[in-house]
Amino acid sequence: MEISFRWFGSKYDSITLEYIRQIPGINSVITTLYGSKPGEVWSEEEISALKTEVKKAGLKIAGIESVNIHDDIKTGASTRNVYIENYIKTLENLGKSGINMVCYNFMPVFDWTRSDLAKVRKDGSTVLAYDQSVIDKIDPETMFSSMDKKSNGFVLPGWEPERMERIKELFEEYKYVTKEKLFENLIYFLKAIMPVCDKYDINMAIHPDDPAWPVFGLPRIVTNEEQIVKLLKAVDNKHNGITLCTGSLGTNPKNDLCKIIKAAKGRIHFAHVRNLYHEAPGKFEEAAHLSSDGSFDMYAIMKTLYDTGFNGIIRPDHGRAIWGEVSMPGYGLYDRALGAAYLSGLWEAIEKS
Ligand SMILES: [Mn+2]
Repeated sequence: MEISFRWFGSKYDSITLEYIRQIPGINSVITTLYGSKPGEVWSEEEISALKTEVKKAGLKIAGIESVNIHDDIKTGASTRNVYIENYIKTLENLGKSGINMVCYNFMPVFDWTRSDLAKVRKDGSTVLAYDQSVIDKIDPETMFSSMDKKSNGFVLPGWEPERMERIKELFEEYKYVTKEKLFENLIYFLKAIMPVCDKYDINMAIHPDDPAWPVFGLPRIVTNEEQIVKLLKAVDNKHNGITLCTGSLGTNPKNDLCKIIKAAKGRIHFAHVRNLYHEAPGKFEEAAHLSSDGSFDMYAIMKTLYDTGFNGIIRPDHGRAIWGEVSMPGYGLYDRALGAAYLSGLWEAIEKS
């Protein structure tokens, strides 16, 4: 098991590699070519420059989050094979550079969705929050501007402006994509990329949908244990795995996180371990990582990962904005560093007991 830390790259992140290196227990980052567009090939030169930059700071790249999937692959458009070929080329270039964990998601139009990016908590910190009754009143086209206004000037992952300019078009493209069709398209994609994953031992780790239910009428196919097991069985190759994001799967209180960990045993390549506070059905806010601050038993989550032989990468996930820090919402240094230290502490205790 390795604890790592997400870093968006020097052009996009408010946090430097030098700061990340000072978090106890962190020797690597999870990063990406944040400026690249879905469907583009990542060249060997670009990957190698990123590797060199990270190495210079005394860190290494533990994996990529994310290599995004072009919408034509998700919708199953006639042009999808071109983008799948490009994806394979990117995986090949990553594999050649010794990078072998890739996180991705298969969510239509919107990646994660929140109704508030800076909800004030009792302690004065701010967090990302979700309230279905608020979302129900927002039309998807204005969703972007409401998110963008609260982003502190940062480009939010999955909410890139050039993508959101096409929002009407995107909804049109997904109009006839049912849940079944979306799943078929995912399987088609996975079957096509497995040979290159086998060749370079690349673990693909699909990120669950966030929140774990359909939003704006768009289908969702990675929201619970049943869907995850179905997906793992449909392409029964160890390189077809998941990112266990407790904060995403845990948006639905019916999801038993420890049971999901056991069901996906051996196929969890990456874990986002964070806490949420459930206020009411469909209404939650993010919390500090500590169990007592939210609704999850973080010890039980880490213990189950340990007991099932998890040996992938864990990173703290969204943090609260604290101590006056201004950053991309959810991605400040301070609270995520506290989260990393806490997760390392839990793991050490579990290992030694
Ligand atoms: Mn996550």
